Amino acid sequence: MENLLFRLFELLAESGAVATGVTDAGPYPVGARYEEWFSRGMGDRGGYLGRHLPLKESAGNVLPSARSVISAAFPYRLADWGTAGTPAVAGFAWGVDYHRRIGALLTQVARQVFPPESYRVVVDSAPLPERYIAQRAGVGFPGRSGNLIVPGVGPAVVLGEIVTTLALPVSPSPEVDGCGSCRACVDACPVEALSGDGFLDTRRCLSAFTTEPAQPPPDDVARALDGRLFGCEECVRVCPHHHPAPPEFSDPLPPDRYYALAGLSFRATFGETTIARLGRSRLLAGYAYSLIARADPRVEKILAELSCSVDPRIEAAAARAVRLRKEYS
Ligand code: B12
Ligand code: SF4
Ligand code: SF4
Repeated sequence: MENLLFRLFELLAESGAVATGVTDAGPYPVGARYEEWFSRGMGDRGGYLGRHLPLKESAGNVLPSARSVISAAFPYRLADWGTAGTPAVAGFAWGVDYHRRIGALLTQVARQVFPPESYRVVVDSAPLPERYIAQRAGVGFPGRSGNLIVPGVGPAVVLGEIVTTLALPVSPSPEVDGCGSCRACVDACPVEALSGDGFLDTRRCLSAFTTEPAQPPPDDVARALDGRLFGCEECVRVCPHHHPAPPEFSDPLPPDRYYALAGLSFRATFGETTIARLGRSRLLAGYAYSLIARADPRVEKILAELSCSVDPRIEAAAARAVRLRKEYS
């Protein structure tokens, strides 16, 4: 078994993982934390996270007879936003959609180590509490921002798992208080979405409104988007544990193309990226909001064009953005 584990960790490291670990298949005591999050109104109990909660308490709900879960963290580079909020897409969404890219890497590894039918690869593609599993497998510790932090690497990692029916020896999972008295992420968040005790308020978070918008943002949050088209990474960037990863992909929408977005072909521009999941309608509606606070002379013309869109969501967002822009100017 030790040889298998050694081979597994070696292959994962070769595929780009910066931290790996093994934990059991549960039960995972995540219910109480979720319930607190929902009861504070910060997460939507009626949404998919509320519906999935009972399933998250055991990896056996993802793969029957699961005995172990291998957790792996893969680093990404942050966007070069600067303090003025240069328009851009957050780094985790650069390149081929990470769900598919990391999923393919983990599948390649699993195929070489485990018998067929004895594993399932998950990258935010099934109801697993991925951060909790990583923490339990000793991959990292939970930060005040909510992000899982890998010691020596930081919070700029995406997580993936191989769930298996094989019983593997679990990795040590030391209790780490890596934040101490630091509150840099809480202070840096542009919309005060972080409570300071590890919870995030999805009714305010800019990432929530750009990556999985269930409803349009409130006025002050829309203004704070300030060029953020997909994702937000302020709470990641300011973390003292963050060490920049080497560049691997480039921004699919560098600033010179950002303002041309309405005229670009959605498929040709975002093809296989994570952003493609959002669809043109929600992306362009968010684009309108992201322009509210931009001081660029091109904005008026773009918003006027978007206001004429045949898509009611884009049209409504653009009309609201024009109004909010006037109110704030
Ligand atoms: C919903 C979701 C979001 C929502 C809500 C995030 C949130 N903080 O709750 C939104 C859209 C806002 C979001 C944003 C981001 N996300 Co997101 N998201 C998810 C998703 C699908 C579920 C998370 C969830 O269930 N949240 C509810 C809260 C209550 O649970 P949790 O965040 O998992 O936290 C658990 C543990 O940390 C634990 N915990 C924390 N502290 C402590 C302390 C103790 C004592 C204990 C026992 C437990 C504990 O409790 C929680 C329950 O288990 C996961 C994928 C997945 N299936 O897990 C990705 C995931 C968490 N997201 C990820 C990423 C990369 C991001 C962004 C950086 C993307 C971006 N640049 O815009 C931001 C970061 C914002 C932030 N500060 O969290 C990565 C995490 C990377 C990391 N290093 O942590 C994940 C794992 C996807 C992946 N496969 O890589 N996300
Ligand atoms: S992703 Fe942005 S808006 Fe959301 S908590 Fe982090 S800093 Fe705040
Ligand atoms: S910025 Fe500071 S408080 Fe926030 S997660 Fe990093 S170390 Fe913890």
